[in-house]
Amino acid sequence: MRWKALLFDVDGTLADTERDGHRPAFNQAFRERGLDWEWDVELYGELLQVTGGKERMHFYAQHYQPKALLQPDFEALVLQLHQAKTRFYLQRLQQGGIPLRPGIKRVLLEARAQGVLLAVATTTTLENVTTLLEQTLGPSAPSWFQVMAAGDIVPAKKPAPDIYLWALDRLGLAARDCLAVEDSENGLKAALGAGLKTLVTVNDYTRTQDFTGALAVLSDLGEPGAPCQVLAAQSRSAHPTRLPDQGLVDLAWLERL
Ligand code: XBP
Ligand code: MG
Repeated sequence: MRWKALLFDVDGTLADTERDGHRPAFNQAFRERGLDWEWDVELYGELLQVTGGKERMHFYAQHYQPKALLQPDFEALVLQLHQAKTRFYLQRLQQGGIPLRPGIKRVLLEARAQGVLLAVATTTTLENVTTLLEQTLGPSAPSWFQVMAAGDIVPAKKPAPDIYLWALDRLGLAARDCLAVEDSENGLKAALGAGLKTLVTVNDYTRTQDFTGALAVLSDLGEPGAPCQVLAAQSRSAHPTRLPDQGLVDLAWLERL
């Protein structure tokens, strides 16, 4: 299958942003506001079942800070905390502390060279995406992507398919011609719900999740000297467990999926 476009999730897929990026930025925002809320690495793993930073804070308050919900201006508090969290997160990105995951740059460059369109479909705030791309790939990198589907442009976040449907509409392409790359069960559900074939690359927060329906589940896309591993592959695939040559995912391997 020759893909006309690759649609990338951001958090956990383009870069490992959650544990050492979004999580400490939330904690900085809580501290700045004088709240004694602290999201440690383990708790954050539980909170990640809810996508979207504002939605995640609502979920946390419901389960861990029920009194906070009673204050009349709770909605405004969440919005202010989210603005502060975004400011802290952008600072972290600008300090250059969050690299792209293995193989991402290589595959993006190859797709561009071959005329395969690129899109982003993410729950996170648009500015977080453009800053990550600028920091890791250079100032023109956001323009490599024909479509940037991000944040609140659709009201229903992943696992709802809406963000992928929005991106496909903007691309003007049918789902069958495109491949999604995701890292989480929520993201996979969103992509499958939009009718997209999906490749999953896992990280420490997602590797034990249920990836039923994915074309394949890989450790990452692989770099020279650091080959990727195939963790699972759909049995009806033509080459169900065949590793990419030298453990490097490239367009030719993606087309065989
Ligand atoms: C990403 C998210 C986001 C980020 C925070 O999910 O869930 O909420 O953690 O971003 P996915 P914001 O990778 O499935 O898109 O705080 O900007 O919402
Ligand atoms: Mg993700």
